[in-house]
Amino acid sequence: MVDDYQPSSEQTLDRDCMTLSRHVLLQLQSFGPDAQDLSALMNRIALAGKLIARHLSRAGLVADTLGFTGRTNVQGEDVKKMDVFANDVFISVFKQSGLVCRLASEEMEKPYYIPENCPIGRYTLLYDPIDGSSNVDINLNVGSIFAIRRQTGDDLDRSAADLLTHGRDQLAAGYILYGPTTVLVYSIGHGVHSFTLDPSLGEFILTAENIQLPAHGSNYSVNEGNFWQWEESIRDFTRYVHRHEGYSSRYSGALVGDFHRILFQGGVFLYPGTVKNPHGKLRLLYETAPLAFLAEQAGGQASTGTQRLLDVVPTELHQRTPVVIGSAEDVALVESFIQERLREQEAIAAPS
Ligand code: AHM
Ligand code: MG
Repeated sequence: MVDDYQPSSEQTLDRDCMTLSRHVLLQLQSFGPDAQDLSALMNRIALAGKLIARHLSRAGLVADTLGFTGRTNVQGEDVKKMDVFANDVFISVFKQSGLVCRLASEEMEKPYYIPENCPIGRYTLLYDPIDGSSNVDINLNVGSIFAIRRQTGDDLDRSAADLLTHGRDQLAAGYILYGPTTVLVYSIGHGVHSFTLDPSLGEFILTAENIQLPAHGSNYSVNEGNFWQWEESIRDFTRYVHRHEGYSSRYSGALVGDFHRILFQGGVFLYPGTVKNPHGKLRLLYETAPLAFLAEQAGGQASTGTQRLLDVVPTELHQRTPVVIGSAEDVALVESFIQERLREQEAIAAPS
């Protein structure tokens, strides 16, 4: 009889191999159509991540992996070959999914439509295919950022106007970090979870569940080369951390890497407005809103400095926002310097 069969210790896995698609279904506690869709969508994102990770791991060894294409994108930034490769990977992976009607990316002026998917695929994928692309040529970490939104309306004129809503409308968000290991972090509104790619299995396996962003951390992450380009309030904050013990500056040039550190260890990442770019550099729909969704889901905060980031309603697809994101106490500290300067300005402007 095998009724009371017990696996021997040699056969038992040393951890529960929880895959991403199973995790999505378990969190939603459903096998209904919406849960199946989200599970399949996350699976496709994972596939894109594996393909990009494989390409990055051979960068320099195979042709056309490093360097610039010679083109600029819609924001006037120089496009790298890796940006184009990763952008196309997401498109081809989602063409086959049947679920996604449009993809909007930092690298494309207008969304890419997959008409054959549109009758059934009422989802849009928003993504930054390679975040931190200046790191590609020097073999440092980069990432991909994504968000999934449900399409509302038919978008027959292809204006994608329904995407111009606040970040609370995101159904799911996350990122893939291509570092010493490839890590996928995501949320579907039920906490934040991290998966690590096991190359021998070709699967992302759950490695951290319900991540809680510490209320305070020692890391502050900002490009201090812009010091004289900032508002005085941001200079006030950096002077504060310089003069108080217990802060460490950490800035890698890739938002995903810097955010990942803060997610696990606490602290704050800032990309404030500068004289040249009053709204900062980072894009709301592809970068700051997805990470804001994760930060809040993990118990942290994300702000423009004066407003909750998830409340910002864009007026255009490629809109930028200033961002202050991370531990609740550290975000509040930055905001307090901003408020203090605003009060001063109001007092000066008020008639005496
Ligand atoms: P990218 O998506 O074009 O690479 O730009 C976003 C990146 C972020 O990853 C990073 O935090 C920031 O730009 C770095 O910009 P800077 O060099 O101005 O500090
Ligand atoms: Mg990019």
